[in-house]
Amino acid sequence: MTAQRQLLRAYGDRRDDGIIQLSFTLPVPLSEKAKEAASRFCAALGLTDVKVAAAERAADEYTFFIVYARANVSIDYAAISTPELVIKKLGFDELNALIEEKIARRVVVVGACTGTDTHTVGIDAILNMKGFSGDYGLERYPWFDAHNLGSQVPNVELVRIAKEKKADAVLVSQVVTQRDVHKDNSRQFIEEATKGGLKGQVALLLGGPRVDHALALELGFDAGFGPGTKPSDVANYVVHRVLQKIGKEARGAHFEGEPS
Ligand code: B12
Repeated sequence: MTAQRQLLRAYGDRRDDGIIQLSFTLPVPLSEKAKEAASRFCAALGLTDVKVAAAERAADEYTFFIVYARANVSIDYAAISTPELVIKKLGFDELNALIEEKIARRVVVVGACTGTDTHTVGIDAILNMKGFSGDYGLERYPWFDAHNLGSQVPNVELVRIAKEKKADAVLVSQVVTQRDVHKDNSRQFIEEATKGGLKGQVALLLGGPRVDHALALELGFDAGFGPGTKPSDVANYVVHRVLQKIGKEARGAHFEGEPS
């Protein structure tokens, strides 16, 4: 028996009209010729009904475009299967109470933005007291012992400190993705974590704007967290990992909506 297909087309003004909006930059100064180039570029992508809605100078010799166009393609949603991390979330007080009752010690996490990456806002959002989007960071949880090492931390140093602090989880943030530097650096972290005996023992989390759970798994991490992650997502994930490790929750237990 073949599964029911679920064909998707983009939704612009009405269902299945295929209208999309896209933005891109071309290395030419703003002019009518540049707009025509943008239009032909979209046509070369297979788009039709192309309308250049905005064209602005991005820098000397660069123009930024926003285009509306019709994509005459559809994809089968039913044929997609992708790993997804869904966490059974407890509130701040409930989670602290669960740690106190079942783990009976503070859960230790060590995080950093590693390699040459200076972007600390993401890891700060997860770890700092004030947190992110109305959600307290891990430093605020009395039953977490959170260490934020800041930016440009060498992988080897992160592994050393994680071992020294007897971390339950290591949080790696990667924001710069030019030339896939985030992947290279993440792989190097996993090498160091493996050498240092952390892999398989400590929860290894990767996060950043171009990170998703599938990529993190592919790179050798235990979980990946992307844009919009809240500290409480991370706190819940780490606590359940620790509970599984100490045998207080079935290994491979699935939480609400978690993929099998
Ligand atoms: C602020 C900023 C800076 C600041 C950083 C200050 C600081 N202390 O962090 C400064 C000015 C220093 C800076 C410098 C640079 N930047 Co900058 N920067 C930004 C900017 C505007 C915002 C990033 C940010 O703070 N986002 C907000 C946080 C909250 O979001 P987030 O990082 O995604 O984090 C969330 C999730 O991803 C997740 N998360 C993140 N990490 C982790 C980790 C774990 C373990 C978990 C669980 C979750 C998690 O949780 C967070 C909360 O939801 C972005 C553009 C943009 N609008 O995004 C460019 C941007 C990231 N920067 C960019 C670039 C290129 C640079 C520079 C290289 C510029 C230059 N030529 O010098 C340098 C970097 C130098 C270096 N060595 O790293 C590019 C990166 C392009 C790319 N594809 O790689 C961007 C996208 C701008 C652009 N469009 O070109 N930058």
